[in-house]
This record gives sequence, C-alpha cells and structure tokens, in this order.
Amino acid sequence: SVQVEDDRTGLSLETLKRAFLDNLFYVQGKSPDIATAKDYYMALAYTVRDRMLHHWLSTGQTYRRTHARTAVYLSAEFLMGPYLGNNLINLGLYDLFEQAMEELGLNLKEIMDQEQEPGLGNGGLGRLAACYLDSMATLEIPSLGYGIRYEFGIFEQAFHDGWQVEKTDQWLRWGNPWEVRRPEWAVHVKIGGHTEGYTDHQGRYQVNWVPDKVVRGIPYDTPILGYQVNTANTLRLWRAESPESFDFDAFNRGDYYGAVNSKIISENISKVLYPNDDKLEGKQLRLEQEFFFVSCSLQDMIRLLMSEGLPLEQFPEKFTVQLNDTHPAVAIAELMRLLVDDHEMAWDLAWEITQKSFAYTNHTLLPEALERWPMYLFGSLLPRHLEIIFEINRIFLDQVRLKFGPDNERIARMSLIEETGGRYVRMANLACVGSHAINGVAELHTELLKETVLKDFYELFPEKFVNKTNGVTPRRWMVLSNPRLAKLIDQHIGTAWPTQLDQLSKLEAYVDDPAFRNEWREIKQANKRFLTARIERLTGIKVNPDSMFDVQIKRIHEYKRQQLNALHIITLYRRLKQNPDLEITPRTFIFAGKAAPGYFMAKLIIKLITAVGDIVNRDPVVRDRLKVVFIPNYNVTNSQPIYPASDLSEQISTAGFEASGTGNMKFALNGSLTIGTLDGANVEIREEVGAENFFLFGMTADEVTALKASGYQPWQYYEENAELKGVIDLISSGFFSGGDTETFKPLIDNLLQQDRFTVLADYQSYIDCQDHVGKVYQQDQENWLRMSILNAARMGKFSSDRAVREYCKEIWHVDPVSIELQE
Ligand code: DL6
Repeated sequence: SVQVEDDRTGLSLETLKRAFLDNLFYVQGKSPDIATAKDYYMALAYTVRDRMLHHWLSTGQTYRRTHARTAVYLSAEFLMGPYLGNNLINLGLYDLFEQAMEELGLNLKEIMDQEQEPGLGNGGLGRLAACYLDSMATLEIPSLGYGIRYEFGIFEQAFHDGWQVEKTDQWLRWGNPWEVRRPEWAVHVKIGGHTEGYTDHQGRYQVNWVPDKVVRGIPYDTPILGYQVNTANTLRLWRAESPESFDFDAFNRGDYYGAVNSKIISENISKVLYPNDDKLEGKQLRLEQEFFFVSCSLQDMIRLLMSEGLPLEQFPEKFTVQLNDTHPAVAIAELMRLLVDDHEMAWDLAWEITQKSFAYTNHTLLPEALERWPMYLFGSLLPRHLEIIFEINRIFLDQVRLKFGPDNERIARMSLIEETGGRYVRMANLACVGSHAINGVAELHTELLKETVLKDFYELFPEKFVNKTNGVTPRRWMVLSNPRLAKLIDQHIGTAWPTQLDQLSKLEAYVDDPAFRNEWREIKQANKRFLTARIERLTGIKVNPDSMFDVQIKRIHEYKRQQLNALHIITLYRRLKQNPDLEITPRTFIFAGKAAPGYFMAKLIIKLITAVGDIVNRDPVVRDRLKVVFIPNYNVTNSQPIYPASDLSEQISTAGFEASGTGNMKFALNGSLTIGTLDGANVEIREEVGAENFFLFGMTADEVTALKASGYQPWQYYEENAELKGVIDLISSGFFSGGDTETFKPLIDNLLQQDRFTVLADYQSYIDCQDHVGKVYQQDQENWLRMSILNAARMGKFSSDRAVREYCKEIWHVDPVSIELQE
C-alpha cells in the first residue's frame, strides 16, 4: 500500500513541498500564479509552525504533569528578531527547507527577507530577554516570558537630508503567523478609582479597591523552540482590550461615540512601545502599560498554579520571577495585593512569598533612567498599591533603623518614597526590598552598583547581591547569521559548539594552520562582499570590501560616544587634506542605530555623521580611502549581516556608563577585533581573549570619576591639542553644514563646556589607539588574522547558555525537564 506522510508533520522533501503549496492554497487562498512574496512567506511560516506544534503541546503537557518549577521572565521588552530562520535552525530543518524551496523554483533567503520582525524592544535590554528565552528553551528549562504585545513596536528610521525621521512600525500589517490568540485565558485589570475599608465576616479589616476603569488583557502565545531539543516554551504577550467590545450602558443611553471611545481608550494601553533607551519617560500611559502586563501575568500565574491543584502558598515553589529592570517592579505590590486582598492571606505570609518569588536585574547606572513616579500620578492610577507600598516602606524603614540607628539621611535615601523636592515612588528601591536577589549584568557594573546607586541596599542586604554577566545566543548570532563560518567551525571541531560554546577553544589548535587561516580570511571577505552589496542597495553608497570595516552599531547615545568616532574620521580626513599622499589604511566607517525621537543631541550626532559622510565620500582628495555609511533602520534583521562582515568593533563608551553591552560579544564571536574602553563586559572580553588581542584605550571608570571630582575642564584639552582643535574648529566653521555655523553649535558647545562623557579627555588616547589599529591591519595582516581567530576561539564565556545556567543555579534554582514528544 502507498504510505503518505502527514502534511503537517512530515519531513520528506515531497511532503514539505506539498504542505507548503497546501498552506498557500488553503491558508493564503492563493495559487502560485498569483501568489506574492508575502504569500510565500506566510505559507512557509505556517508550514514550519505546523512542525513546531507537536513540540509545543508536548512541552506544556509535560510541565503540567510534573508540576515543573518555572522561571518567569517579566519584561516590558522582547526584541525577538525574525522567527522563520531561527525556527528552521533550531528545528534542524534549514537545509531541507532550502532545498524544498529551490525545487519549487523559490529562494528561502528571499522568502525570509519578507518577514517583518517584531520590534518589541529598544535595544540591549529587550534583545537580552530574547537571547535568554532561546537559551532557556535550549537548556530545557521550564520557562515563560511575559510582556506586552505592542501593536506598534520600535519606530522605523528613515532619513531626510541626513536627519533621522521616524515612521511608525507596522509589524502586524500582514498578520503574524507565529502567535496564537488565547481569549479563553483573558483577565481583567483594574485601574484608577479609590479604596474602601470594611470588616469581613471574621472581623478582620480588609480593603476593597473600587476602580474607575477595567481593561481586559488577552494573551497571545508564541512558541520558543530550543536548539535540537524537543522543548518549546512560551512567550505570552498581552494585548489590552475593553471588557466588552462596547460600553453597552453608554450605548443604551444613546451615547454611541462615548461607547466606542471607551474601547479606544482601553486599547491604547498596548498600542505603542515607548522608544526611549536609558531614559525614563514619566508618562501616565507608560505606568499603565507596566501595571497592565504585570497584573495580567501574575493573575495568569495564579491561574496556572491553581489549575495544577496547588495551593497559593506554593507560588514561590512553582514560580521564580525575574524582573527585567524596574519596568515590571510594580509586580511586588501587585502580588501583595492579590494575596492579601483578593485571597485574604495574612500580610507576613504574603510578604514572605513575595520576597521569595522575585529577583531583580539592574541594567543601567544612568540616573536619568531610574524609574520614579510622581506620587500623585501613582496614587491616582494605583491607589491600593500606593497604600501597600507605604506599608512595605513602614516595616522596611524600621528594619533600616534597627541596623543603622537614627541615620536620617540614610533613611531618606532608602525610603521607597522620595520626598526631597516633590514626592516620588522609587521603583529601584521597591525592587531591592521586594526581591531576594539583585544583580548587575557585568562584573564592573555589579561592583559599581554596590559602590554607587545601590550602595545603601548593599550595606543592608549584602547577601542579595550577585553578578550575572550577560551573554548572547550563538544560534542566532553565529549559526544563523554567519553560516559560512559556522560550517568551517563544524568541519574542524565538530558540531557541539553551538550549545557548548567553550568548545570554540579547540579552534586555537588551528591558529597557525595555513589552510584554516585561508578559509577564515576568505569567509570574512565573502561576508564583507555580501554586506557591500547590501549597503549599496540600502544607501546607494559603494564601499570597498577590501578596506577595513570599522563598525559602530547600537543605539545613539552620548555615553556610547558615536561623536568620538566622528572626531576620529574628521581627524583622518584633515590629515589627508593636509597631505594627500599620506599612507593611510583604507577604512569604511559603518554606523547604524536609532536615536530616541525626543533626544535632540543624539539626533544631532546622527546628522553630524551623515554630514561628514556627505563631504568625505565625495572629496576627490580622499580617493575612496575613507567612506562613511549610516545604514538606516537598525534592527535585529539588519544587524545580522553586519557582525559577520566587520573587522573592527567600536565599544568606546565612557568607562562606568555601559552596564554590559552585548553587541561587543556578537562582534568578537564573529572574529571582529575590539577597540574599546574598560567598560561593561569589555573588561571581561579582554580578560578572556587576552590583552594582546584587544585594542584598549581611554580612562578607567575610577579615572573618569577622579577627573570629574577634580573639576574637569574640557576646553583645556581643546586648547592644548592642535589636532583636536583643528577638528572641532572645522565642524564649528560650518564646513560640514554648508557654511552654516549654527547646526552643530549645540554639540560643540556641549563638548567644550560640559562634556559629561569625557570625549575630549579620551580623544588623544583613542586617536593613538586607532593609529595603531590601522598599522596592524595594514602591515601585519597575518597577526590580525591570528587575533581574529583567537577572539572567536575564546568567546565561550559569553554564550547566553552560560548566563542562564548561572541564573538557574544561583538565583532561580530551576532544573531542566526533558520533553518526550507525546503520541
Ligand atoms: O543588560 C542588557 C543591556 C546592557 O548590555 C547595556 O549595557 C545596557 O545599556 C542596557 N540597558 C538598557 C537600559 N534600560 N533600562 N533601564 O537597555 O541593557
């Protein structure tokens, strides 16, 4: 008899092709003659998703059956990147599908290019959450990610006259094949109103919160596959809707517009991601977003606990909840409220459960990013939570007094309520008090936390503080985005390295092997040619793939110092103008990154870079030895071809300001050398790869602090350094702004007068280091290649698998559960 594989699960080439055409016909409603590229993408996505569902359902069943202890990642941002390619890699079906598409006359990569990535994050913090979900699934750790299903993710960046302009993101425009809406698990979230005290039937004082609006949270679930395991965990994102599609009372009163309006107002909550990175936007809607997804998620966890027949007291045994920065820190007050008010639990027991359940990760030392909410705003949206926070604070400050005596300044600093010049609720203080563990994201960062912003909390709770240096997933950042290099590595050290990244050290044995070295070099060249074509397509600029690709890609921020990079470019340009025959290493300066729409200085830095590019790229004196490109709309999709093609990774933040950085890890993993300061994880990267394989410059964090304490006067550096003065004067003269001396004035004035991020103080050290980099690249290519191989070979530590294992062992106490596929 003829045996036919099932269309949804079969894996033969014939079945895949049939299943794809079936989905094209029955899901997209198209035949190949009229199908668009988007239709092909959707049909392929469904074909891949069909092959994931078995894993997903079996995983859920196993977790329920075994009452698996679960790591919950609460995060306002998940920057997942495109799913299709990653799912194919994690399923181990990439090559097979590539062939199936080819046999149908289609191209897998072109189809993958159709995906609109879910840009539900700003940068490092959201991308870290995505890498951790990948690692948790790969390590078979029962886990759930909870966040917000923003209808509009991070804006799309376009350019007008060299200035950034923002266009709204529309990732849901064509539908999202990876998610499943689960209205049956919707929950209600109260907002606003007031509280009322009453005495219950047992004579106990209770509080009832009477809200002035209620919104409905609907979960949308996405499966998160592990790499080459059966595990498929869940990312659950909440969408806000109104409880009924209409306010029927208003409708019956004849108030049609009023009825529709309440629906619109509710839906606003999950409408748009706030596009700020490292800066608090103290908007009411933002606080509503934070509370909304936290309340939905905690209610959902309680439902899950009860559906397994477990009592509420078991919450901290069933779940361990990681707070991704303070954005979800209101969870501490909300869990207290759910336990004490809704489930009538005694305060002390509820507090014990709460503290056991939460752990807090801090991602930034910048004071302007620390969340504090005006008390009137907080109290008007969350009146009951404010009462709960007052009570937590009362008990907590007694604890402080007990340990430190009547030290009023300390008490004022540690209070959950700030009272100097306006009253605010301090979310970091709440997170520290309500969590059993507090971590920074790189060794230096954790030390600085203990010495500065969280010093008082460290003195009170030293046992809570741990470091968890960030990591990145080698599946997306190597296997998927650098397939040529991944294959070369497979051929030499076997195929275990993507899940055991320490094995990359075996590459050291080949560092002098001529054939291996040759292939390494050729792969880098091929990746550079690929990026060269992409740059021309995206910007119209032709770059030379034989030049050094000197790359800085990340959010635009003064502390990340893209302006320092620009000063270097202008320095080289001036040298060429003064001496056109000067021998210099040809370089292509590649930038990408978004500026927060309201961040004037960051936008001006973008304009400076594009303006310098306009002049330098066209000047015949330069003879194409320098090129400056700004790749628009930096996101996960656009970043993937950049790391594998880069020679030099710019990690040049002012020491003490970049909490960790994770791009720095992606570059080194792909064999790019770092020019960097002793900041964030750069310190540990340098330790791992060896000081001789890292281009170090600049002041240390301590030196920066000391310089500022001694009264930093940036203009002195300008006065005393002729080359720096020449560069600054050239910008001031209007040379890069069509003669207009106003455009860049704010930037220059700021550098000369304040220079909060000590750009001028580090200028000479950076220039000297860059001169050295140029020489090594040009004159010592064999050594460069060797350093490139050694960088990749020594990156084992920076896998997100290592980071997640540490969280599991030291904070979460969660063990793997392996999944057998159910019949
Ligand atoms: O921990 C992830 C990432 C770090 O690598 C970056 O150094 C840090 O700047 C970033 N922090 C943020 C700020 N968010 N807040 N609050 O994205 O986190």
